[in-house]
Amino acid sequence: MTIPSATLDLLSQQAIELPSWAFGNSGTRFKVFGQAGVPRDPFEKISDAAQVHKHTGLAPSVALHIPWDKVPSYSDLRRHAEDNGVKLGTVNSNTFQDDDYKLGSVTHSDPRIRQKAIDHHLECIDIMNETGSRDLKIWLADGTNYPGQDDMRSRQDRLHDSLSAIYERLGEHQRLVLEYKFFEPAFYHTDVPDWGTSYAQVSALGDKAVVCLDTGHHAPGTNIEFIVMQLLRLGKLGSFDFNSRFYADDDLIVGAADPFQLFRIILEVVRGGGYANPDVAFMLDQCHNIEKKVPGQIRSVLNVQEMTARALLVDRDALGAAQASGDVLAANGIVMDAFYTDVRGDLADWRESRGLPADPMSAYAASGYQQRIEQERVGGTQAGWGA
Ligand code: PSV
Ligand code: MN
Ligand code: MN
Repeated sequence: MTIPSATLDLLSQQAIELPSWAFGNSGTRFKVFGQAGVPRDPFEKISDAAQVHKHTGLAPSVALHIPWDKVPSYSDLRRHAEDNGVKLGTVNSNTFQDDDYKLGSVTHSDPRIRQKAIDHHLECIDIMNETGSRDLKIWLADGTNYPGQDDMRSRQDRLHDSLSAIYERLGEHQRLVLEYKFFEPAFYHTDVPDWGTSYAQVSALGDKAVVCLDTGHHAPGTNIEFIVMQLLRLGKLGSFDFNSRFYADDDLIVGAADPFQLFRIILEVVRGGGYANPDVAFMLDQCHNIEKKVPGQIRSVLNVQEMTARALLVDRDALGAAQASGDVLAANGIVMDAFYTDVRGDLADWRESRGLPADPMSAYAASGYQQRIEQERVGGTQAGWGA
């Protein structure tokens, strides 16, 4: 076994939250592809997510998106999750699918619209109280398309005021997690475009406000692991939305486009004390438009586990010594040795030793679950995207 037992102990602490919206029909602005067997309601989304955890042991919680996952009784949904061996996690707000928000939501110049957006977040906090969720995740579509369209400075001030009203309502153990994204759907300016803006806004709120880093939300070539390092150093990295991108907000399977980038990111998480640390939540934010959804999520969490194992293999003492002596090639070699280590066989053996399938992808395929949902479920719902 290449992986030391201390590393396996660390790996057993890994928890990756799944997005409920990964299981519904999704697509692009060109086409939403319907798939057989997709969930018809939030309960079925949770059942599907539970399959990922059952086969991998890696995904013990599911994030909700309101209003996509609105149900008459959240305690029923919570019970359903627990009966299926998972928990309800982060609650994501949605201020991007309402005509009122065409020119902005919490940054809008009209106090009525701002209040509507604030009230939506307060409703999300009420839901969190019922689901037992800790995190309210806010991604805003707010921004402008044309220079002069609105006053960027006033929008920052209104953003602060609105977030303050939301923050005030948080319970003692709840958090406001502010996600940034450099463009889209606004193209000239975005009100929370980068980690610096998110950091400035959450710092002004207080200790219970932190930043969410979505790996797909940066300009090409951005050194994302540097941002990870800096946010951890500042104590403000609250969570990750993992996914892969080739061009834009692609939301493809994490580790698919650039496994080395994922490795480098996790390396900085480990270095900064953010691994197996409840204050830094690992989540997926993905859609499976052309591939099947449950196995798409299984592949995703396995990719994260694999790169985590490799990152944990870096010989930190040797690396520190090489860095201190200015041995550039030795230092780089230590990192690359870990990255090039094939851990898949070890992980399969280790999974089996813990009562999990050695190969979760084929175990899921053989389980009959996919065939069953494809037969039983008629008229599945859309994830909410790409309509
Ligand atoms: C929109 O860019 C987005 O993909 C954000 O990443 C959010 O986290 C996600 O939608 C769900 O609201
Ligand atoms: Mn995201
Ligand atoms: Mn996104």
